Amino acid sequence: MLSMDAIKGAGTDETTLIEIICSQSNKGIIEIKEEYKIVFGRDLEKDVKGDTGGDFKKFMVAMLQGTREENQQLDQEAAERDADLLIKAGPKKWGTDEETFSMIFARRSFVQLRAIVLHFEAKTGKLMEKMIESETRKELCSAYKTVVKLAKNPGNYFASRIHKGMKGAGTDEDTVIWNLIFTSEMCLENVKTEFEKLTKQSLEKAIKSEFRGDAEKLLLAVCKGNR
Ligand SMILES: [Ca+2]
Repeated sequence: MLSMDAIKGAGTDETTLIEIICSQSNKGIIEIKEEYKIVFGRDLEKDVKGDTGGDFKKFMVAMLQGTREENQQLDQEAAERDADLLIKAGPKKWGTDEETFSMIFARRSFVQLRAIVLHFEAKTGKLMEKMIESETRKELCSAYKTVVKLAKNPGNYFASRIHKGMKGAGTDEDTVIWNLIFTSEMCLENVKTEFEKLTKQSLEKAIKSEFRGDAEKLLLAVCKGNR
């Protein structure tokens, strides 16, 4: 399975680990855990627990439970209450209440999170990402920011990941394939538009210039949405 190439270095590459785990649906999390067991004969949750620590470990373990709310209905009142909880747990608190942050970022649906972020930013006049940067550090900061970016604009999130994989000398095939395949299930058209905005060329054209053979064929098919 494609995801395994990307997750292989997970123990040593925490950025990859964060990106993969934090951008999954519950179904995606279950699939990754199953594949990990088949490919490595090991338990992903155990490995993550062994490789991480502190509040970051708690958050990753919470993410790996795959218990994000899946109701796609938006509840504005609940979103406003959660925004208030985040304000109390972060900007209004001496120090930071990471438990509240982790609970909201691991459990709320992406639809709900988007509204929470908007309420938070309207109430405080600050970007959620900036607040996260001032309240948390290192891996935990990256993990929270990944969830927030994805909630705010999934198309832009995946387009930037794909672009990053193509940039520079050579191509990070795993990153591109991983992000495009996962994208195709949720917001392909949106990703194509955002990719073009970002790079001034179409995703199809970029794929044709970066890939050859089977990978090129596969990615072009995904790109057309024939799945
Ligand atoms: Ca604080």
